[in-house]
Amino acid sequence: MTTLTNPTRRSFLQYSSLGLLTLSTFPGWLAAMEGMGNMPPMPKMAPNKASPDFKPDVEIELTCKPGSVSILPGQATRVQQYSGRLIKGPENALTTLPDSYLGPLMRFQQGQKVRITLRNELAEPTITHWHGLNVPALMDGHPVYAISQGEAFVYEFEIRNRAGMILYHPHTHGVTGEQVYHGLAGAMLINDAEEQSLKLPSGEYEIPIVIQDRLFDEKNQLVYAQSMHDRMMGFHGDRILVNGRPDFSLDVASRAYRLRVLNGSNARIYKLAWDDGSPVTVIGVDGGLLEQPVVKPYVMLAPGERLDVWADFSGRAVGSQLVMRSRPFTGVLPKMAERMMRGEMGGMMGGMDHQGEGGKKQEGGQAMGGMGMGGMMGMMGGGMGGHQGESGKKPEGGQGMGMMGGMGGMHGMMGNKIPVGSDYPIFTVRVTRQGSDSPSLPTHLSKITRYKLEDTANPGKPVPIGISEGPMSMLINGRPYAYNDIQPNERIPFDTVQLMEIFHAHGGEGGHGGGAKGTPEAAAGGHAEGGKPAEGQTGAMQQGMMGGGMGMMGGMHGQGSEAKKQEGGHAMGGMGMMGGMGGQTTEGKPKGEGQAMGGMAGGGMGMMGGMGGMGMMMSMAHPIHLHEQPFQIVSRTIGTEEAEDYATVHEGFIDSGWKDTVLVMPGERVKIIKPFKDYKGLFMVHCHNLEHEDMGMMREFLVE
Ligand SMILES: [Cu+2]
Repeated sequence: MTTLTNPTRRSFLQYSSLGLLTLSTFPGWLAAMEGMGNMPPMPKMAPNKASPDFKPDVEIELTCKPGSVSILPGQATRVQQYSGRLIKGPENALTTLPDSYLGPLMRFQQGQKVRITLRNELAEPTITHWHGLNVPALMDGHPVYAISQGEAFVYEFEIRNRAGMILYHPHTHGVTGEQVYHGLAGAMLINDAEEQSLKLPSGEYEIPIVIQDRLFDEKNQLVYAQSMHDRMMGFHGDRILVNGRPDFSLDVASRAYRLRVLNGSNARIYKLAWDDGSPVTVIGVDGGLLEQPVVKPYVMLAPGERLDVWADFSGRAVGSQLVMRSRPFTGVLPKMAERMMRGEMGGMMGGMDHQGEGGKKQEGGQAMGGMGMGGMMGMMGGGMGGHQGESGKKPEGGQGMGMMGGMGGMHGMMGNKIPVGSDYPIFTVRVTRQGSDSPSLPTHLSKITRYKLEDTANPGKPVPIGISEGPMSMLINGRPYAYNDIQPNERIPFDTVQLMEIFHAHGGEGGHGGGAKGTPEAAAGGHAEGGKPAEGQTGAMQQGMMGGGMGMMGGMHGQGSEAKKQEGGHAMGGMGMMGGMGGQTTEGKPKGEGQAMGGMAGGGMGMMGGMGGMGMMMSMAHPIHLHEQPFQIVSRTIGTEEAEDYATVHEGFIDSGWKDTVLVMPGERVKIIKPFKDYKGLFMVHCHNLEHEDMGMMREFLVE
């Protein structure tokens, strides 16, 4: 086994080389940033080779390589893409999408034996995962099987899935988000006898709709996550692409269509609705057809999720048009991030600026004023810098503020992005011709046998999937992703059906209260309280999680205080808000200089508290994806604090079908039942906000 370089670190250093930050002068901050997504390196296994005994019905060669596609007017965009070649099988098994960076559309039948040879022509490792496909662990695209440039990995599997839509994309250690973002993604449609008997719209009347968001620079090149904020919130772009095209429109006949919708975005969550108020008719979700069609005013679609939409345009006049939009909602991002994205922080900035100027050092205020936009970090910097100045450490305070000003500027860039939860178009449908033979919507689609609690091996003791997010850590069950680091509750007995519960391991309400009071004690108290939903054996685990997340910051804080004064000043200036939290939560009391910083940072938290508080700052929605067999959603419960936000999204959840990804809102607990009956081995569970996945919000289940 050899060890790959740590791609997280490499990527981060690339971002810093953009010149937005001069991190070399801020060692404490640099150390802290490098701690982000602190996953151990991944071992490398030998790639799988073709088996002479496997007789494929369909054989495909799929190559990852650099490419160039014309997306916007002017210069072409450099991308990474899958290109496919059909070696054996029916012609429709592989369709290249015109003018798109997306990989070819693959079509398979249930029962077919498929061989896909993945070739890597990129100058970096990669491996492909078939999201939603039920295949043996070796064929699942686990990051341990990443192949280097020039290597090939041979996948051989039988299609066991029922009819449905599969998303394929890289699952490369630490760089999944980056590779998907640069174009490596595609769709697969699986058909079966049940679906065929329904005679749903097919051929030119069945349209894949892959929704993604991207950010382009002035030379039409893709810009990926360059700030800590982007990584914490997930990357969001300023432009919606459908099937890799901007301003996508679909020319249709006035008849029924089947839209196979997939959210292929890294982090963006959509609330899909027709602009004329027509309901959205859904016939299938992640794991295939529903029992009967579901009619909704809108449908939520998180990264990795799929929707099978029945779109009947019959009766619409030729020349008319209809727009699929994302409609307003709140609560999926921390309150402060939502406001920043909507550009609502400007006013508060002003107030905060004064705080900064209240300190001894004027530069801080000037730096921030110069930025002129409401970055949260910039605002913090003002406040912190001011305090620094007052406490008499002349030069450090000033420099700290300067840096924070820079951060503010960086965050100000978010003003260009499409705010999550705002109202914006996704694509336009233009009725350009009369349809003649429109099929009608079947009243019954499929048979789904619902699991009951009695069917599970553990009705009273759900397998915990505790998600937690902090400024420096994205965790599941208190641990960042590490290969084969199997904990007792991650061992699943083979051939069982398991009750599982996904929950937030620290909620919003505690932090909310704490932040509002604006004192260090309150902030710390808020945290402890926020960690409350512990039950039975998960209690200790959640405690550990809090300790882990905060501990990292505590360490950083310590470094700042013990290093030379000059450096200490920088670290404090830069990371004061984090340092404060570290100071509270690390065992024992803060001492000496540390105490001063803790208190100061606590003040910082308090400032933010007025705008939503610490818990709210960190609490956000996560689309949780489990590999191997799909699951059923049993129940959702939401805390009272979050009910108002929840009301803007919950009608858009469709929980009646087979799922492999579920959006878990802040304060929400979701119970699922999942069979582990087909394959033994290591299967992943992770957040499908790809930035979160890359920061370590991923674990493995060992089915044995
Ligand atoms: Cu997440």
